[in-house]
Amino acid sequence: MITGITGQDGHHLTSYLLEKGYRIVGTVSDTDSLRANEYRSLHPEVKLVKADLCDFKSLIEVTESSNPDEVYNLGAASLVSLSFAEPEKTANSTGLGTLRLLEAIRVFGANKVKFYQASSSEMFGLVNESPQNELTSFHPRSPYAVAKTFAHYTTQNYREAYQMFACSGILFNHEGEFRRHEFVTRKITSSLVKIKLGKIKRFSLGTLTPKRDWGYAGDYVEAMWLMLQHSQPEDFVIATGQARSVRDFLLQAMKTLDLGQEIEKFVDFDESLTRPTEVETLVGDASKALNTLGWKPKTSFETLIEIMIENDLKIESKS
Ligand code: GDR
Repeated sequence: MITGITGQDGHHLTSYLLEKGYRIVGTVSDTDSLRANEYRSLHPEVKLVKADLCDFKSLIEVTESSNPDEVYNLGAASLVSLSFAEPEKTANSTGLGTLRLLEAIRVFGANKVKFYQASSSEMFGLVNESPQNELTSFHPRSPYAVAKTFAHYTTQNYREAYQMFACSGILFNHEGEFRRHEFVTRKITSSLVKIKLGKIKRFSLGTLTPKRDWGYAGDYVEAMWLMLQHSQPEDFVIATGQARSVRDFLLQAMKTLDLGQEIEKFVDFDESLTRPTEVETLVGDASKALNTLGWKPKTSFETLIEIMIENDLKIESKS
């Protein structure tokens, strides 16, 4: 069972698990939404069931009816910037939603179900060491990160209190062809592609200095699965180990599209796209995942950008 199945990671995880012969049930809050219909057209063999992380009854029902062996909790209000405008909604779905789901699983088969929680590098926030690993302390800097930290500790508590196989993957930023346009990487690749095709002239961004550890989402879903196949439930950092700034991403995307290296030609600064509290630099140390699970990222920063640009070129040339 996968919550948030119509999101970026849901798409990649679906393909990965279907290839392994899994039968998948996905939860969506609205079975008729555009995203649900888009998802269905790509994966018609997956059953979509209406359930909402903010509605405990629906989670009890879907857990009972689908009787899962593995649960991947990918559902969340995942836009960090939006969480400042909607802090209560974010805490409810991203934070309390995880608690509701764990409670539903506890009621229906705590000993049998393996649970994966999508934790986030945003929990490290104002970091006190670099790179960050599983022992680095948290200092969340947004309502989103606070909610993810609550969900992370709740997962740990259910593991310890009820001996559940519940673990968290602390995933650093991961991008790809299914990334939504609100996130900076997709915004950059799709806008630059539109510029290349002569559809627009310029676009706006917030601060270009923050550094992130950007990997490919297709690589990261394998780590989720590996965590649930491990002999015991443990938390793992999943990252590439390399930090690049938003500016670096922008320049590499411009290079890939042969658009030169003059950012000012295409990009305006928009103050409203900055955050009340920013996370300056995140970079992960995934050596535990390498040593314990044998996981390591396969896709380079340059290839990730090529994948995203190729996909946007295909979409934008058609429309
Ligand atoms: P992030 O991703 O907050 O790291 O969380 P995002 O792409 O939104 O921002 C990355 C950095 O880019 C800066 N930035 C902008 N961001 C957006 N969205 N739009 C802009 O126009 C813009 N200009 C500059 C931001 O300030 C920030 O520093 C992602 C999400 O996927 C989370 O759900 C996930 O948990 C973490 O990664 C790991």
